[in-house]
Amino acid sequence: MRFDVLTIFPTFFDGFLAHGIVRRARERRQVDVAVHDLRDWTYDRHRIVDDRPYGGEDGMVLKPEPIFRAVEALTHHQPNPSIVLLTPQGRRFDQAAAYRLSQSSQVVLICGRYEGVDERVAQYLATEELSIGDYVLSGGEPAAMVVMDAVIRLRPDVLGSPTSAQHESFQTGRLDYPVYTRPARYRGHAVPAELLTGNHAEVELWRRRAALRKTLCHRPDLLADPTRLDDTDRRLLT
Ligand code: 6GU
Repeated sequence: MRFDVLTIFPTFFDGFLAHGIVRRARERRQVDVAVHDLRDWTYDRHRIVDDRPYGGEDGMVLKPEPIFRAVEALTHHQPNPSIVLLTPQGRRFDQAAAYRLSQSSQVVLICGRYEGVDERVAQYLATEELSIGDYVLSGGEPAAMVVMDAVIRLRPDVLGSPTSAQHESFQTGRLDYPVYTRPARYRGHAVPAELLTGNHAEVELWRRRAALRKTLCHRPDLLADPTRLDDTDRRLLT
């Protein structure tokens, strides 16, 4: 699959591309990421990408023309590109959206900036508008990295083991169980005894209970649907 990122800060992505899973996936040609400077699609001497909002107010708005030109130039080879506009006004990005995008052969990520993006980009160019959460970032660049990371690790063969992505939180509908490593006692705090028994059934039961408790405490919304809890879950929670 291919990602094309449109940004006015292309170097923002250097570190992201240089490390970890993303670097390895690119080296193995499992994914292609191209970062583009939006100013390359301006025609004026000053390479201006923004302008004042109609109706007044402070702040500047990203102009439609460079964005339309860039997306059209970058997508004319692909039949069904996903064209994603990243703004705080978007629909919330989640694991289901990551799965959906991971099935796409091309994803264009348009990073919003300043006080906004001309709404015609959302209306007539983007196939969807996404936000990564309920807080405001100064630009869509960190969000583009979040989306790429979540999507790339779902692609076949990118993670070490083919099943690793399937056991994760948000796939299972609850948070992961807590993990520990050596030492068995650190600053007086012991690793739960169940994990040291070597009894696989006991370990599994402990993990299930611990995951449920953590989910109830940090993300009760994930357990709001009672059909997601079976009898064992209910017993473990009491
Ligand atoms: Cl995609 N962009 C910006 N600027 N802020 C955000 C966001 C995106 N998602 C959450 N906050």
